Amino acid sequence: MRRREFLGTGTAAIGLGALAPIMRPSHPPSPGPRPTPQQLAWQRAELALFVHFTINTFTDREWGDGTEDPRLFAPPRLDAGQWARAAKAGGFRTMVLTAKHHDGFCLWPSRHTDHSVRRSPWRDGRGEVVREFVDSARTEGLGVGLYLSPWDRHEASYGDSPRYNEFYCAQLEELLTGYGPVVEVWFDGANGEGPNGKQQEYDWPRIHRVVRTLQTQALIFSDAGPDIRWIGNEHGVAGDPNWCAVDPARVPYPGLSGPEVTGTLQHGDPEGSLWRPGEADVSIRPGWFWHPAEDDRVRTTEDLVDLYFTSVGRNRGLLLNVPPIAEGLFHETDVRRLAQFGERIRATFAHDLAAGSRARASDRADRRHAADRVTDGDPDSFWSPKPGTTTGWVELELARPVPFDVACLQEAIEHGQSVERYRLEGWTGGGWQVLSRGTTIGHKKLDRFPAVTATRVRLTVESALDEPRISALRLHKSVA
Ligand code: FUL
Repeated sequence: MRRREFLGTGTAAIGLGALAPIMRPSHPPSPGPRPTPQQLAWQRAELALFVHFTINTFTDREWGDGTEDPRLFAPPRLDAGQWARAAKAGGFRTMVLTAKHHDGFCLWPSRHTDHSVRRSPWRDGRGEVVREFVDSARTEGLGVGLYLSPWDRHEASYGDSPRYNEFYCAQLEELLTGYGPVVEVWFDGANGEGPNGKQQEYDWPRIHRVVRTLQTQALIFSDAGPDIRWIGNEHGVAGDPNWCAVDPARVPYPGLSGPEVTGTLQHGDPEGSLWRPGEADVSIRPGWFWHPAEDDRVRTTEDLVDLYFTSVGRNRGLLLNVPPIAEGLFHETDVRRLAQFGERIRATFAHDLAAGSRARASDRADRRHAADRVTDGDPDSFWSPKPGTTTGWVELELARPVPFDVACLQEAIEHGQSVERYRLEGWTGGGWQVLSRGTTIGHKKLDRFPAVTATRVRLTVESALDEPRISALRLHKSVA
């Protein structure tokens, strides 16, 4: 075993030595970081929908400056149910709303500012977008996420650090106590100048404490985590390799930039001490907010499918933004694209062409970690070689050789992430043909290659941090 030293699992490892027997299970847990149950559930959910909506929707801007008249906010047909149904049709599991963007306008009637829906004509000033959003998401069985921009260009106390931190935490508290359980709290790294020219210093430890205290199950997203990290770009493309672990010293606070920061966000760190999986945020249109001029620049279904492969297929969550139009609805083009995307992903992954295969492996830790665990459809079971073995292979003899062009590989990440290099081969017409080579796998790695019909498929782990734990090797045929 390299890099991480396995200290042993028995009581001897904590110094009780000869007095107590060493209860060494046949498969020791990984000594590296592992996800919390909430992180694991979030990683398995894979797809979240971002909803950028505020006064900018009515001013055709990306960043409002905070001087906008609240009366501009007047969506005549706002229907958050339509957003949630479109998200569900696309296969999304969570929706994240910009409760407040950089302009400071609040989509709920905050008691701490008058710059909110309360001063708008929408629903006669009695509406709450946040309320309608969370209710609609829950009706469709979707998780709720909220974005509260730390940068606030309207609030006078911005830049007067202690006062603004007070104000910001009070707003956060309103959101986290008023609208039921929240899955993800999204903190943007933008940090502009205050009205007095002073830079705001955020009290991140205090801000995180508010979330931890009020929403014990919520995950905190920011460049610097602590639970989910930013991917380092807004194109939806994750790094390769991509480790879930990071060294927190490399991205100590949100908003820090530089090539080393971007590299860490993109790739993580095999030696990192903290589990901090990445999220790829990207918009379905060029802008985050709706601009009528971009109505014919909505990403194609093909493009959305590619995004899925470069994010979810590289061990990342995908957070796809769909901005409502001034009517208060998703544009019909965006709705159609989401539905087509959902259909394409469902159709491609509906059938595992490796199901029913006979499996064998180079080695196994014990019967519970035998080769057939990669085809049993159980995300918690996995094939693993003997403890301390960092290479090995698992091979499937296909029950019915049919063409396939996608491989889905998964590690049992609840025990940590291990694989750092692998190759996938197919036995075609009397020889092994390399189908793909890769680095990390993590929760999910999707490889695409020209369609091939093979009678056997073999995954060889060429290098790993500790013993690989492969929970799935599935084969699919893309549906166009
Ligand atoms: C950025 C913001 O400045 C954009 O407006 C958008 O909200 C994006 C998701 O994050 O930092």
